[in-house]
Amino acid sequence: MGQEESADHKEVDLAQIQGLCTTFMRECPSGALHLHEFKRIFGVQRESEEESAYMETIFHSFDTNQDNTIDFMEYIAALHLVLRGKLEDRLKWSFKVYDRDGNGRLDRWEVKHIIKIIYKIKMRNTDMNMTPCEVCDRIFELVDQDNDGQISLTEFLEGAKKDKWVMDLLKLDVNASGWFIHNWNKGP
Ligand SMILES: [Ca+2]
Ligand SMILES: [Ca+2]
Ligand SMILES: [Ca+2]
Repeated sequence: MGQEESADHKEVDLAQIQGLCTTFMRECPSGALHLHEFKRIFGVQRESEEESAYMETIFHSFDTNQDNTIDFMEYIAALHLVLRGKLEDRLKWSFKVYDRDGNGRLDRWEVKHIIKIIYKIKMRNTDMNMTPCEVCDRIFELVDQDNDGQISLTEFLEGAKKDKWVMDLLKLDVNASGWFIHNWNKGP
């Protein structure tokens, strides 16, 4: 049964989620988190321009009703997605993060933008021998099946599932949960 397999994993995650909920209520008694608070909680110490842009993109992807604040329900939904979400749901979320203009398709500019940020923030200690442009080209080569220069959600999901390298870049969780928990626990 699927339930039994993940029992241990679930308990840990639930405890963590409870902790993160307590933090939210402590840090944010008004019940709505603004962008500057979100940034303060997650990244003040080493905020670069790229990191700031990334936080903004993440913030807006969690703000589902687009009122420029993250309320408690949106926060819980975000935690569940990032920490416990199914792969397919996480990929759909990544797609939203990539799709800056929200038109449901990714162009090269959008992909390159996120790749550059990922490079600067999360992979600076990793030995990468490709430039963001080359990474972007390779992604389009592998994922843009109909070669129209745009990546649709279907192409995105299928491309990620069939190539591990693409998956690691597209699913945007190069240790996202670790990062989430680390930053919250550190506190402002
Ligand atoms: Ca909102
Ligand atoms: Ca787009
Ligand atoms: Ca396409």
